[in-house]
Amino acid sequence: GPIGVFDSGIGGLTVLKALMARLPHERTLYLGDTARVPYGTKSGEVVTRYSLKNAEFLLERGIKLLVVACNTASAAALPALQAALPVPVLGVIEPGARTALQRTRGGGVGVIGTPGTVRSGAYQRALEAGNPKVAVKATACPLFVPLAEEGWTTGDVPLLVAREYLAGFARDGVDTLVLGCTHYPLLKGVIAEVVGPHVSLVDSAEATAEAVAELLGEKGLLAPASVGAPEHAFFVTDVPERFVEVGARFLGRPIPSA
Ligand code: DGN
Repeated sequence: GPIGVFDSGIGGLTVLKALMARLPHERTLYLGDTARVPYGTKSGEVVTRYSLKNAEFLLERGIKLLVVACNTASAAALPALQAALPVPVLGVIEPGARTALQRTRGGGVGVIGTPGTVRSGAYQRALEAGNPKVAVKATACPLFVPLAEEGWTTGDVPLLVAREYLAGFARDGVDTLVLGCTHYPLLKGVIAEVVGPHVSLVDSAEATAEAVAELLGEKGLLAPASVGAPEHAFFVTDVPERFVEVGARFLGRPIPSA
């Protein structure tokens, strides 16, 4: 079966992009819950309810593994999804936290994400579970989401916003910063400019793709190398036009149709 990926909307395409690069023989099914986006400002209970619906949709289509690409949904709903599904379920938080702990040189780890992700404390818990002594500073950066979707990723406007949000990290001596939201890899350039060259940026999407490859390998679930390119199917819960148009930028290639 294919790998199932869901997100609150478009953002999870950054995770799909990393998955396609790391596992080029795998078929994928992507569901963007564009009717209910954003998840980042909603309660954990509501995000969990939506997440279970999304998982059910993908499960009915025969997925062998579920990747929760959305940080907010991973933070709120991972235990509920793992309890409800008969296939392995992976979120983006554990892999991102693990990579951050490998990178930090003891100066502390910063986390940026949606208000829901930060409020849940999921990254903080995952980091402290791996190293009880780690100093964690988490900040919500909600305006990064519309900036990334509007394609406003360079120039003065995103730079000013990034300075407002990220000034504290420089003061607190953080040496590693987790991009804990699907949209933030698009703003990597601006974020790097503000935090400076001494702060290492952790892309949760890449860390997750690596974790998926490991898990599929361990379980003997890797797809055999195929002759042709594997199929990638896209589904959305609202009309597809905006998803197809904006999504191409997030995925780094055209989206056939959704
Ligand atoms: N996909 C969400 C996340 O990674 O937290 C961001 C978009 C949203 O729902 N606000």
